[in-house]
Amino acid sequence: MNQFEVTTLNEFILEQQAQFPNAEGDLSHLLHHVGTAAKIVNREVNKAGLVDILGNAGNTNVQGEEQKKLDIFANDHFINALHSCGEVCAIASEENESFILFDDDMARNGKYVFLMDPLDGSSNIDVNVSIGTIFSIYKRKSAIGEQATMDDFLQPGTQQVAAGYILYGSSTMLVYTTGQGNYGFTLDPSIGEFCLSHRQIQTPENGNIYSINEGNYLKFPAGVKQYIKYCQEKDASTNRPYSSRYIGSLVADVHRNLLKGGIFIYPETESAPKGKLRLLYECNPIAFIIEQAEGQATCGPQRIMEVEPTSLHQRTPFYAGSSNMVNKVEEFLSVFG
Ligand code: AHM
Ligand code: MG
Repeated sequence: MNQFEVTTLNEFILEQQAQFPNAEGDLSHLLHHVGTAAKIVNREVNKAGLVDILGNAGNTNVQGEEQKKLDIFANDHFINALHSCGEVCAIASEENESFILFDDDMARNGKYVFLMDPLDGSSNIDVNVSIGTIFSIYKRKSAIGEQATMDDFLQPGTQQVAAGYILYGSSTMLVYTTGQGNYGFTLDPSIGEFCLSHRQIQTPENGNIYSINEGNYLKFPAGVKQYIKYCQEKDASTNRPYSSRYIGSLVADVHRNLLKGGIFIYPETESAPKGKLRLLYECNPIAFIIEQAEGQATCGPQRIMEVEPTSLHQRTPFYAGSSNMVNKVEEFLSVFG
């Protein structure tokens, strides 16, 4: 590739599709629409301060959290883009209590269900800090042509056919996987295209960043408290003490750790005994990306992608990142609980 050659997301998707002669192109078409919705959301995120789109919309979502205007904007635009692409028969979103059924003829024939957190890290919107979109795609279990059912969504993460995130940061990036490694695309605003910038992202086996909301320290399980102490101790052979970095946007914290090496932890706490993050549209897609990068993602005792989901908005503890760091925290959890 010469220095002037640029591969756009859409070109890349088509190149990948060409490697599978029997592929029908429907997943490619769907990913293309994800890219388009991401560009629209990015445009609004970037001009948020200018057009009075910041602030609360005055509603609460199904989790009882205040919705921000941009959350609603992102939700609506992803839903519209995915509906119009015709490959998705139903969508589940953090912002909607039940899944959204697309019931026209075209969508009923869609092979996929799509799960998303349209704008994650929403407490960071008003203060100009990185936020993200997370998505997960499954083949439906119900028959094509029938109405989608809850069972289409309640599949373990191992069944994901694609997953990814968009990070609206100092630049905007889309990272996705279809199980053949992770690819990252950076949005070039001058041409309005996501351009391939990161091929086969691998995360270091060892890292020296730990990311956890230490304000909750007193409520953490004993094993997590002990692991934090371990991270802070001095030991030249393991490059400790580690650095503490916590943005409070899952996508931004995970993306940094993915590239640099580190661990992200959101454990169960006394006040949130099942953890805070959602299994289906936050943890599973992030876990797919992390595993494709040779990292690990667990809920403590179990690989997160093997957890059998029981409800759409299910929460889970989450430990994800560099393999050796996840192994280490698990050692502490097994000894101290
Ligand atoms: P949200 O979906 O309401 O934005 O919440 C999810 C976010 C994650 O992005 C982040 O990792 C976590 O909540 C931060 O929570 P806390 O403020 O409790 O540390
Ligand atoms: Mg979220």
